[in-house]
Amino acid sequence: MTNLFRSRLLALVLATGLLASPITAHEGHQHGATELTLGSLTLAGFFTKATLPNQPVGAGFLTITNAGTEDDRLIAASSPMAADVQIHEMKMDGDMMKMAELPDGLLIPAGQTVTLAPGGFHLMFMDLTAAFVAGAVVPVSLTFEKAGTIDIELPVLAKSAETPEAPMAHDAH
Ligand SMILES: [Cu+2]
Repeated sequence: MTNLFRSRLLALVLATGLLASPITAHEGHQHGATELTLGSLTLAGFFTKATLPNQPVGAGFLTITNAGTEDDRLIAASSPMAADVQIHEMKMDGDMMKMAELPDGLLIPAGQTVTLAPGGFHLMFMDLTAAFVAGAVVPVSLTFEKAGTIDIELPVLAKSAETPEAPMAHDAH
């Protein structure tokens, strides 16, 4: 009797999601969603672009708004479509536009919006497992230091699609 009651109670707790930890809960994976929230963060405007059949890399873009009072940080990303997903920035090195992995991830300051856009910060999909095809989606899992992990789907736009560019990054030195 007691065991039956316990198993029913457990089933109820599982069904209502009461056991889900706020740190590991995946709030995302809503097909076709264009805006998702994770704690104090709002993710919007996500997209990627179609790749050529043998192109080894792709780039992903979105805006992240932190409505909280504490800074957060995008620290990791992964996707079944790539061997590795890195967090990159583009910047001028003399006359050359170069990109590099951000070793400490991307700071999302409290009360601010950070834009990942062509010419600036981006998600870099390394060693693609398949080409990105226009009209399809690329699933990616993003992990933030404080807000936790969320799964999103980047719609794949045509390679020629007009998209907003990031403001030109100025060199600090
Ligand atoms: Cu890159």
